[in-house]
Amino acid sequence: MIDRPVLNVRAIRAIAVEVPLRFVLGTSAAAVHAAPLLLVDVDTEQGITGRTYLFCYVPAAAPAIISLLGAVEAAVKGKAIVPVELWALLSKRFRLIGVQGIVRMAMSAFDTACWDALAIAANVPLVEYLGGSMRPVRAYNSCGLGLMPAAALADEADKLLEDGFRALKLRLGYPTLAEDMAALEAVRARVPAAIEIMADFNQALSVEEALVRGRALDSAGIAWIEEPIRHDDYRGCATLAHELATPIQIGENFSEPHAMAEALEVHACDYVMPDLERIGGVTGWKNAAALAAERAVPMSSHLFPEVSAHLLAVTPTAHWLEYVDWAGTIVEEPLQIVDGNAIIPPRPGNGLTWDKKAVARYRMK
Ligand code: SMN
Ligand code: MG
Repeated sequence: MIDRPVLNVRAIRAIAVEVPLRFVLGTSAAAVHAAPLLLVDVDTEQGITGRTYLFCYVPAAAPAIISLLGAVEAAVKGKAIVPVELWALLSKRFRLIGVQGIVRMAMSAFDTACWDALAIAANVPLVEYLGGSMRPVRAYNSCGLGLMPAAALADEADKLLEDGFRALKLRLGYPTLAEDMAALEAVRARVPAAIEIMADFNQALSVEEALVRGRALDSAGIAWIEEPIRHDDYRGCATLAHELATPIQIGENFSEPHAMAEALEVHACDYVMPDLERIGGVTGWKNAAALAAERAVPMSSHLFPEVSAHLLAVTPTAHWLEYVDWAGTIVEEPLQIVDGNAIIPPRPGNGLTWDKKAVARYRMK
């Protein structure tokens, strides 16, 4: 018999906060000035609490997700925390509305907090609970570098390299190719040659336009072209991946691992970067990592660097951790970056605990 305490779900609590961003994130779709985050706690009957947070994109999603977490709680209250089984149970419970959008975000948060609770109960960091070991995780700085005048971009790039980062992500998708190239050139000219630059279009282009801009970027030596076109146009993505020399990166919009499987099946991309709240929490991530490993596809993360660092450390084809500092404002111990690597904290679980004063200050009205 394995002697590990069983945990049972007692309650799910959630608090919405809106934290200011140190660097505005101006994407081709919308500018993000503040991050609406939902802090999710899963309390167990045994007294252990598991935690995670969601990025709500728009403040209006927060109360809707809180309401859905109430429906999750009703379905799992009292049940033993066995994440794979609870995911299956909730998938059935929500099959009629569909495991997508904010329903899937609520489920993912619950799953991620459950894994945190299990690792805390085992008294080991999440990475060790998942069978890996504490090691530094290579990160790129994804703060800022939004759509803005070229001179301002270069100044911001300087600041973003401060913690020893060796890679930055630039947002592109300006109205014209010339503006995209000018933005890239401004950053390239300012930062040391060894710094890698990723470019994210946030789905701004048509396939035709992406071919034109992608061919121009092919001589610029960037690390990847991210979401150039509509995220779920896998056929279009496959055309780009085939025609362009620069690797195509997609994945922040994969909804559960089966979406990633479909994309990989048609060779839609060279790289993948699943998002914890869309791929299905830790349970979904593990399945996605297995798919990437099977096909030897480099896998990065999207947002949630605190939890994703643990997950990338057990991902066979781990590529880059996307670092954003957003949650740093409301956690007791912000994720440390040393020489451009995320340092997994030597604490049980994923390491997230809330700074009560900061939470009170930034609580959504
Ligand atoms: C992004 C993330 C979060 C909000 C807007 C845009 C971006 C990324 O696509 O990959 O960081
Ligand atoms: Mg992106």
